[in-house]
Amino acid sequence: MAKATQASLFDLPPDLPEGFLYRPEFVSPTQERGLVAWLDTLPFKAFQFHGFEGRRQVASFGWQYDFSRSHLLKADDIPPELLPLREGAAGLAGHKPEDLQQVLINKYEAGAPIGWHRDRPVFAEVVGVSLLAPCTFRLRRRTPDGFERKSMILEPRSAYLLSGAARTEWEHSIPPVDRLRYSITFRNFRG
Ligand SMILES: O=C(O)CCC(=O)C(=O)O
Repeated sequence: MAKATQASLFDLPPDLPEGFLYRPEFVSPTQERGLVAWLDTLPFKAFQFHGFEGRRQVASFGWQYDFSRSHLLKADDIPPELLPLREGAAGLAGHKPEDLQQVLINKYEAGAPIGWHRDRPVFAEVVGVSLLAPCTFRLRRRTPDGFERKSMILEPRSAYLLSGAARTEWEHSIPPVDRLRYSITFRNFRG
């Protein structure tokens, strides 16, 4: 798979933030079916944030970020089911697969959103793979007058990369989804 720097000329629409790459059809329908069958067996837990319980459910591998204590915990090893996807994600980000040491899987049942945030500074780039329902991916950054905003649809089986300004200057969020969506997100650590 092409490195991010090579792919950006082709994949970055001019009106999206620098460092945001989008790849439709990143996984095949067969791969999606296999992944979803496996995801449906995972013991997801409601997302916890400083005593607040989100509607989104999560499962982590490799490392888990504990938001109540603001630190990283070791999690179960990244399972074999995710290794081919991690290889593709690494190609999109221009990293070696083993550099993507953290996996966070988000399960959004109908009505579940993710609020405005930037990922924790301990992480560098983020690659997200979308399965099942499409969603609107919103981006915003502060300007002297308020916020500059962008949004796009993440199609099922697509992938995105957050790097550069898209990762460090822009926040992102997803409004409530209409039906079940999974995202499998891979992160490397800031060096
Ligand atoms: O579901 C997504 O694609 C977004 C995930 C996300 O923003 C996160 O895990 O921090």
